[in-house]
Amino acid sequence: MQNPLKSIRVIIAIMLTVYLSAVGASAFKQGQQQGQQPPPRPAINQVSSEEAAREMNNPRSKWFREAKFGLFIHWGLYAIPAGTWKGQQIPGIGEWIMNRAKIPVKEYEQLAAQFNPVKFNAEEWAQLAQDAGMKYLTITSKHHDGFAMFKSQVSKYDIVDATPFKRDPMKELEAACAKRGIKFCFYYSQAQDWHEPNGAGNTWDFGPDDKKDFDQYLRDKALPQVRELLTQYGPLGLIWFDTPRLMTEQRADQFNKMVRDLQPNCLVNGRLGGKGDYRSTGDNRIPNEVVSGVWEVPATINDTWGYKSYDDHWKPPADVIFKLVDITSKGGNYLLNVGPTAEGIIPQPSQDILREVGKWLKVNGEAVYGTSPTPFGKEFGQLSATKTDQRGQPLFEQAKEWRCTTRPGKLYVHLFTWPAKSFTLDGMKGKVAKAYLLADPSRKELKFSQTGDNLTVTLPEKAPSEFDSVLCLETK
Ligand code: H79
Repeated sequence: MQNPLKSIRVIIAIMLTVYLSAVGASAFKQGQQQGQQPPPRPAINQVSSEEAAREMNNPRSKWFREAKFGLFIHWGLYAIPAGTWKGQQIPGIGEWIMNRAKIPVKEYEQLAAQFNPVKFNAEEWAQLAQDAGMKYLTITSKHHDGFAMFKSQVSKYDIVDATPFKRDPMKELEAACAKRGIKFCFYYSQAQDWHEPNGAGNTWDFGPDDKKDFDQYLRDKALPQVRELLTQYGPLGLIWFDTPRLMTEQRADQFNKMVRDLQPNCLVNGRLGGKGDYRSTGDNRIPNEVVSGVWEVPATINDTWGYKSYDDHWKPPADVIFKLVDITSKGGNYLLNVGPTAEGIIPQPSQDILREVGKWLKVNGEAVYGTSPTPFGKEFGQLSATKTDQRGQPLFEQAKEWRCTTRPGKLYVHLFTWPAKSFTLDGMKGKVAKAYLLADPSRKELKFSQTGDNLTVTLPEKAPSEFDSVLCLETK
C-alpha cells in the first residue's frame, strides 16, 4: 500500500508538469501563433526572426539585454506559515499555500495582523544583489494571495494598513537599489487574486472563474494598483506580470497602455497576456539551444519561491554559475529567486550561494554581462537516439563540459570541466590572435595552434576556478 502523502506528491508532480508545459510555453507561444510550424523540441519555442528583431531593436530594453542576472524576491504573508498549515506540511511552492490548503479568505487574512518583519533591512537586501553581481531586482508587490506589499489606497489589504509593521518596504528597497545602480522592478499578479470575489483563482470561497466579473476586478483593483505602482515608485526597470488566466489581448492592452503613459521606459515581461517587451520561459525552464530575441528564465534557488522553512534543497554555487552561463550563452537572462522569512531575513544558505556566484562574477563578469550567444551550439548536448522524456519525445542529453559567450573581437570559452593539457574547438571561424585565462591577472598568453577551423589551446595543469575557468580568445 502506497503512503497517501506520496501519491499526493505524485499527483502534484503530474499537475505541475502539465501546468509548466502550458504556462511554460505560453509566453513563448506568441511568435508561433502566426501559422508557423511548431519546432521539433517541445520545451521552449523560438519566435520568428521579425519578432526577435523587434525585441532586440527595442532601445528601452538595452539595459536588460546587457544585465543577464537579476534577483527575484517572493515575499508576502505566506512567509508566516512557511509551508505548514495547522500542523500539516503543505506540498508545493510556498506562496501557493492559501490555494493548496484551501484556506478561506477570512482565515488567511488574519496573517496580516501577525506580519511584522522587524529584521527587514532594505540596504542589506540590495547589497546582497550587488554582491551577487545582479543588475536588477524584481519583488512581489502583490502575489496571487492578493496582499499588497506596498502602500495602497485602492485596497486596505496592504502592508501599511493591515500589519503592525506599518512601513512600506518597497519604498525602502527602491531607495537602496537606486543608491547602487540596481534597476528596481515589480512583480504584480494581475489576474489571479484569491482575496477578491472577482479575481481569478479562488474557487473555494468564490466559485468558478467563469462565473466571475473579471473586468470588475481589473477595473477596481488590478489596474488601479498598477497605477499606484507606476506613480508612487520609479522609474521602474520593468513590471513582471504572471499567470495570464482570463487575460485577453484587450485586457492586456489596458495595462500596456498604462505602463506606456506613466513610465514609457518601463519594460513589460511576457506573461501579461498580450505583447511584452521580452519573453519569460516557463518557471525554471532553460531552453536546450540558442533562442533569438529577448528573454528570461525565472528560477528558484531551492524548490520554492515564497519561503518554506523545510525546503533545504539549495542549488550549489557551481550549479547556479553553470545555469547563469548556460542561459547567457543561449541569449537569455537569469532571474534567480530568494524567499525571505516573515522576519525579513533572506535565508543564510541563499545569501552564501549568491555571494559565491558574485565572487566568480567579479573575476569573470566580462564573459557574461553584455555578451552575445555562442556561435557554436554542439556544446549544449544532443537528442538521445534511444531515451525519451515523460512526453515520449526524444530526451535531450545535456552536455556540461563547456559553453561559449561572445562580444565583438572576443570569444569566451567557459570550461566547467578542466581538460587535461589542452582544449580543442572545431568549427572556429575567425583567426585567433591571443588566448589567455580571465582569472589570470597577468593575462599570460597561452600557446595555441590553428589549422583550418580547428583550434587547440595549451592549458596550464590546474584550473584557475573550481566552477568555470574562462578562456578568452581574441580574434583578428
Ligand atoms: O510566482 C511564482 C509562482 O507562484 C508563479 N510563477 C512563479 C514566478 C506560479 N503561478 N502558478 N504557477 C507558478 C504554477 C503553479 C503550479 C503549482 Fe499547483 C502550484 C503546482 C502546485 C501548486 C496549481 C495547483 C497547479 C497544480 C496545483
